[in-house]
Amino acid sequence: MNSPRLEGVRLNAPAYVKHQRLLDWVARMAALTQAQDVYWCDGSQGEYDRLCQQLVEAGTFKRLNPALRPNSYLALSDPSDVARVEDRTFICSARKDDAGPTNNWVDPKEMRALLETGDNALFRGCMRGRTMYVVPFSMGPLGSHISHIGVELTDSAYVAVSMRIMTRMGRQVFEVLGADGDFVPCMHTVGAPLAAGQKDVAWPCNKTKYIVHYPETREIWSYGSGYGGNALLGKKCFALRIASKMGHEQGWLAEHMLILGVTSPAGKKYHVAAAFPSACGKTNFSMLVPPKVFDGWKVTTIGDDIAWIKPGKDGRLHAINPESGYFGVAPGTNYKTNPNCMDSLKRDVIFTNVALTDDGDVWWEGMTDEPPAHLIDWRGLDWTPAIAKETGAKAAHPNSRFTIAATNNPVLDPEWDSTTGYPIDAFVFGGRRSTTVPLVTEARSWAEGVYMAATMGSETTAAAAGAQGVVRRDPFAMLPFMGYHMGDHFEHWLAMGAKLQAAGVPQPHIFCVNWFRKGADGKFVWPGYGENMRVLKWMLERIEGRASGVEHLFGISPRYEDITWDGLSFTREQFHSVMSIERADWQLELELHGELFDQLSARLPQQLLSTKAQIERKLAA
Ligand code: SAT
Ligand code: MN
Repeated sequence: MNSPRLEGVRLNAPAYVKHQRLLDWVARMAALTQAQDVYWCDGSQGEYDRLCQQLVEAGTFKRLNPALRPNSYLALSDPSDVARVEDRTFICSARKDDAGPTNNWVDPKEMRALLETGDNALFRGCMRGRTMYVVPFSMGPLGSHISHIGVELTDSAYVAVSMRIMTRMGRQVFEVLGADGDFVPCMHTVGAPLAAGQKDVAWPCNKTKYIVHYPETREIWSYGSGYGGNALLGKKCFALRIASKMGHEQGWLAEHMLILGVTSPAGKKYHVAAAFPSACGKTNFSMLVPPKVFDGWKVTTIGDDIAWIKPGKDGRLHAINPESGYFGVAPGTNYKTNPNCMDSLKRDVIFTNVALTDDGDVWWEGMTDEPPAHLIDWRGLDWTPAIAKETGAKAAHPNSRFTIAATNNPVLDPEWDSTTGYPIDAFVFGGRRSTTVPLVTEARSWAEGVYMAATMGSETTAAAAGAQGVVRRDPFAMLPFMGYHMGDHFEHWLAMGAKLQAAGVPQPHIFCVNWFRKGADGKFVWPGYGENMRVLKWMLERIEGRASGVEHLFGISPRYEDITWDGLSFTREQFHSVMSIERADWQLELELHGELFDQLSARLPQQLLSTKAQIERKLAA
């Protein structure tokens, strides 16, 4: 052990850590936060089990009934700490213009004073009475040229064990780092120091929250929350916000996309990357079970949330999943909507904010048709169907989650761990829209596809704190995850497409979808889930040049007869109601596109304005 002493704290660094810059940083942060102790995670199973046991003893975890849910735990968060906090998320680029109008910006000097350098800086003494865990992780397969390394310092053991599932975490990372490798420093605290003798609570956190990114120096500082993307800093903070900035500089893309493999009965395999906002079914789509009549078709999961997309040796765009686990939404998941997910949840799961059954298992809304007669809800209170009827109380929080290793997934793609990634055949962009946007449309050109992605709207969900069900523009499903100017991102996509074209490499086809159109009765018209295979098949046939469709305002969509309907009763009328393009809706829609473009006007590519003008001309005709 090399153990420089710092004001009474031992650094405790294992001898295999040879990286002086990293050692110095950990020492500085231990001194700043006044952590009681420093612990270096090695990523072993023994360590995971030990930390989980410690969390059980602290009251953060409840061990679930091992006969029903082996090696699984339930955590109930503080009721105020249940989702990402977008209004507390900051992109502190040196210049405000570089963060762009869709991000919160604070001058980095001011932010640093607030967090680390000022007399009353929030991180000063923030870990008093707590252990600081050093969590080394690789986003992407260890040693792959596509991967990047991060080190998270956190005072939450819940974060440490979650990071072991969500990333390639542990000792091997130091071998890749060597003495001088690059890493993204990720500082995290729940912001709840303990005075001597003070009793801890089950879910420490702070009312004050800051989720801060310095894109130029590639640093993350997160204060006050222990939940999801606020705290597992490899995910949205690194793999999207910091990585999108890196990709812009280095010629690649970090996107909020699932990646799936789909193999036809003839044995041809395609790779599809699909962007949807949080809690819009990315996990379900990535584990889709084709309907019975699609015998011989197979869908396999490569990733369920994030894609890093880089040009490969062949010049095509190759994608990898930088994560190694899923942090998915529990409510609505059941054996009909996502059987592969249910099978993934049989063991080795960390559940957060779902309900506890009387026999020590878990339940959430939509898991079964009939709720159990009695539960302990996510706030730790008694819950019965009668109480729910009277008060509207949900047993599980709408943003309750499961954390599982990708290797739990029975349809995990055999090559999900590939270090070179997969050539992408199609990009799909989808929002949650009860009106206006048709079930599926193919862009006729790269620019038209980028326009679709850029102008995407979606109704907000429980994945972020704030109002729900409100339509907002969510370009590329990246509104909350963009680490630089959104207009620059549009330009970046146009440039990536132009580069493919110039090299004579086929561009991936681009589609936009909407699974969420509602009828006059307020119910979803399209059955979704496995039936989305019917739409996916049409897309693949378009790629092969085998399927027809009709041209309209902004692309090409299938006619009723272009879709395979065997095994599903879905009438022409129903099809019309999920496909129709209403002139009045689109006049309003284009006004909303216009508002977004006005907001981004300083850096909006001209090509998107001309695409908009084309659509407007057609609409007026
Ligand atoms: O950002 S989280 O990981 O908490 C979930 C999401 O919004 O997709
Ligand atoms: Mn997500």
